[in-house]
Amino acid sequence: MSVEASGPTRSTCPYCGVGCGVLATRNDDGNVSIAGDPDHPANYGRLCSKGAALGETFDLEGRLLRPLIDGKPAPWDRALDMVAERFTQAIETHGPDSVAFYLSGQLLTEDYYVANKLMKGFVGSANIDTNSRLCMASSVAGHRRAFGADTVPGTYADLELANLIVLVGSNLAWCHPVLYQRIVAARTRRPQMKLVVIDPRRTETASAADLHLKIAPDGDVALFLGLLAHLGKTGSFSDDYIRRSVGGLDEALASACAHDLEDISTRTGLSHRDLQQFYELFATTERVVTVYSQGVNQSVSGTDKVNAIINCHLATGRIGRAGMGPFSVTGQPNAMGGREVGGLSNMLAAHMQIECATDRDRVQRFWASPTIATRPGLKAVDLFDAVADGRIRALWIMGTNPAVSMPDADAVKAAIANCPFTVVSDAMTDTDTVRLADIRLPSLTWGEKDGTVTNSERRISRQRTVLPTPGLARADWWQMTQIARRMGFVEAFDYEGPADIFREHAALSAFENAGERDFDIGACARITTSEYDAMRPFQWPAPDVIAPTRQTRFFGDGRFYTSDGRACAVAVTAPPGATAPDRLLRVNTGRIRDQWHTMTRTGKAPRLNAHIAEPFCEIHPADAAFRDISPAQIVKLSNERGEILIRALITDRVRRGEVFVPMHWNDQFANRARIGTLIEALADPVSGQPALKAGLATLSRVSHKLYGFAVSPEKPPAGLCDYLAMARTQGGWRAEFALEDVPDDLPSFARHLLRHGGVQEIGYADADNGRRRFAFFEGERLVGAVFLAEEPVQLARNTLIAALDHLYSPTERWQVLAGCARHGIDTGRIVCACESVGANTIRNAIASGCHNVEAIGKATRAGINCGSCRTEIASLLPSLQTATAAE
Ligand SMILES: Nc1nc2c(c(=O)[nH]1)N[C@H]1C(S)=C(S)[C@@H](COP(=O)(O)OP(=O)(O)OC[C@H]3O[C@@H](n4cnc5c(=O)[nH]c(N)nc54)[C@H](O)[C@@H]3O)O[C@H]1N2
Ligand SMILES: Nc1nc2c(c(=O)[nH]1)N[C@H]1C(S)=C(S)[C@@H](COP(=O)(O)OP(=O)(O)OC[C@H]3O[C@@H](n4cnc5c(=O)[nH]c(N)nc54)[C@H](O)[C@@H]3O)O[C@H]1N2
Ligand code: SF4
Ligand SMILES: [Mo]
Repeated sequence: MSVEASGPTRSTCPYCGVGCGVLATRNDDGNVSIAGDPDHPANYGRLCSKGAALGETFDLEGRLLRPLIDGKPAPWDRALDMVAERFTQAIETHGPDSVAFYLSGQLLTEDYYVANKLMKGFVGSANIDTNSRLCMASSVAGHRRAFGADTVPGTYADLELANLIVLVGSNLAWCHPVLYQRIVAARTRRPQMKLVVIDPRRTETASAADLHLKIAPDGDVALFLGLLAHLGKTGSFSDDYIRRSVGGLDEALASACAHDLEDISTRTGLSHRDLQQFYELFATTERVVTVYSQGVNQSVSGTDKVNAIINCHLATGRIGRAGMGPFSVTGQPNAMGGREVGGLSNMLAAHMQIECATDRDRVQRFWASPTIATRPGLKAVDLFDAVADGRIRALWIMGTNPAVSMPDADAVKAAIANCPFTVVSDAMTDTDTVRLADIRLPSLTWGEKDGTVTNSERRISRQRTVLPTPGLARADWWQMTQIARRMGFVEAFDYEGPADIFREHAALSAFENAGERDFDIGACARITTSEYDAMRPFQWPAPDVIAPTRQTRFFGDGRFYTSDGRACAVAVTAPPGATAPDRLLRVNTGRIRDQWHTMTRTGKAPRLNAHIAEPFCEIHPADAAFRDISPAQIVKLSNERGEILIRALITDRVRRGEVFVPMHWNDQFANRARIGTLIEALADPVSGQPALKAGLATLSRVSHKLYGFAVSPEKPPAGLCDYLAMARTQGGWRAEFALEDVPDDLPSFARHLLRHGGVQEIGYADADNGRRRFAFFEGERLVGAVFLAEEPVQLARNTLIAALDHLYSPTERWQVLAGCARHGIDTGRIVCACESVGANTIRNAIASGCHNVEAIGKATRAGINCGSCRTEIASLLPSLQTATAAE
């Protein structure tokens, strides 16, 4: 490990699993500026829109800054005593399995390590699960079935070295933007490199592909079974590799050959031609990487999808060599670190197995612990069921927001609310989950905390402190340690800082490990605290004695972690086709480019809210027409679990019979838009990962009599409107809303919405079309405006947003009501978040002769920075619209 020189603080982005290095510099005014770290091997200086906007998210508004017991401030000692007492009591009265931790892939490795050690080695239960169960549990299970260990074989460089990249259920351009940009750059250098995207939706990623397979939901197992059969038929198998290193292939192939092309076509919804094209491309390209993410993992057939993909790589021997291999990209910044410490309920520390007595004995001896969990604990869905039916008496939630992100979210919310004792450690005072807690513990968050994370390619990097500790917030590892000590385990949790914990974690990885276990970072077992502080990013394995032939990839040598050392091709079977019952639509859910999960951080950044400012539902034109739904109306999605209200976005990006809804919106930013409410808690039988992309719901139009848009310095109150979505702007808030009944007194409604009392109001009414507009002034300063109409409000939002807080003389005020205030220019919807360039500006540049993305960039600055928006810019160029396969 090399030691770095001083300069700006080097840290790692808190968002996605790409794990980009950032340089954070504290300026004299106390602000922090953020830049990409040119020396970090994940990003070489690049950042995406979210990483680049980090500087806008440091304010302390809404932060939880001291412990609260039943909503009232309390000293740390009292809160900690109470937590320790209630957990101890539950364990003594009802046994170790009556308590549970529910953690997060956004914790640091050190936080995660102590939590896992406390629960499995000292409480003696394995009831510790995490949001990673919702995220990549199927990949973990698939890896373990195929490789005998949860190993990611490849590295990011493989994506640049490949001649074919297949993205399955991954919207990489929006969800792993810097990795995607690396692929874009490699394709520019080597135009022979092909990109295939397999997704039921035409995402931004799919728009840029050579071939987009608009697959039927959950058609993936069938698709890859068909591919395996094709590879077998065309002599593409690597007989030598199979003979030495792969077991089970005959059975796997027999299962694949049970389907002819016609059957695969029916199950995938893809034409013979598209199937053939993909199969031939795969068969004839040696260097192929198959990247997969939530379209694979979050499914009842998730683990089978993973193995169906891995089978094709094993059979061709395309694994662990440059430019080849299956590649599960992780979502959260430390999803991989969580796997390394064994933070899931069916794992043990350092990639050891909870089912294995030797492993359990080894971990217990290493920890010198009084006990060790002897069997897997409850997985997320079962865990919250156990909370609901009273089996769990004390629950600690840390760094995750399950009232939004779990399936059947209202049931989860009720379960948490009814649990006899719930502690939530979070950075925010009020989230949909935090508000349910008996005790709220204030956690340090990104920029304040200090430790390590591991990215998708097994690279361990430091997150470092850049900001002062706010209020009484404390690190998560510190909170866990304090409870452990109060429960009587003083010596085992005697850490002074993250470096102590990391050393122990590294030592455990190397303990009695002569190469039998993949995860080994023995090289760090004895590093000093200053070496830890200066640690540069490194990839594991990093054993104590590094072999001269050290490999950064796994399995190229054909040696696996199974008992016979051979990989296992799993004979999977295709699930029955996913057709929704009559009149119900299949509800697909996922992410948008500029929001992160439940928006607690990205929701603070005005420029991230400018891309997409409210919850929406992508609906196929035929499904919309059938239900008489027109563009931009507010629609209802409902089923027996509840209902949500969202904006209709009518588009043929989605397949007929399917809708797509973002996962992000929650009760803090909208009235009723938590999509988790509608999703049934069905899980993959092997991994326990819920099928979050497979909701079923009825779609209907709602007859709203009034639609509105408002700008306001204050967050509007939630109760006034049937539909309400709010987003931060530079000077305050913007709100979109709709009402089923028109209030009698519209001026008074507008004042309530803006929380305005005595300010001066001017108004405009058009009796012909029912439009009403109000603007409020304090002296000459615009302090709010409300636009109402009987149909969805058509207005250049940015003009009004920019006008807020500016001065208008009495003769100029009409401009605000006319929606053309002089301080705002109608740039249209913001496409480029870094440079705040809107769609209208880009369209104007195209009209004045810019014919490619580069020229548009030169003329408008759009897309010149992080590049996340470049595919979206391209989509505005008529000539570059890519054809998609099967509709
Ligand atoms: N901007 C942004 N980036 C993020 C995050 C974020 O919140 N915001 N979160 C991070 C996290 S934790 C994660 S896990 C990753 C997730 O990254 P991704 O998995 O890329 O993102 P998703 O949007 O959840 O889903 C990907 C795609 O799966 C498709 N899909 C749905 N069903 C199927 C199916 O049956 N088969 C196939 N082949 N595809 C299907 C969806 O249409 C969707 O486009 O993103 C990470 N990066
Ligand atoms: N419908 C649907 N649901 C989904 C998904 C989907 O695709 N569709 N995706 C699933 C996936 S892959 C994931 S990963 C989950 C993500 O879902 P969650 O994990 O529930 O979402 P986050 O908003 O990331 O929650 C993080 C919480 O931690 C708090 N926090 C921030 N920093 C710290 C810290 O340092 N310490 C502590 N203690 N707290 C902190 C934040 O304020 C926030 O409340 O959602 C899952 N749910
Ligand atoms: S791609 Fe973006 S969100 Fe992901 S780590 Fe890099 S800068 Fe952060
Ligand atoms: Mo995730």
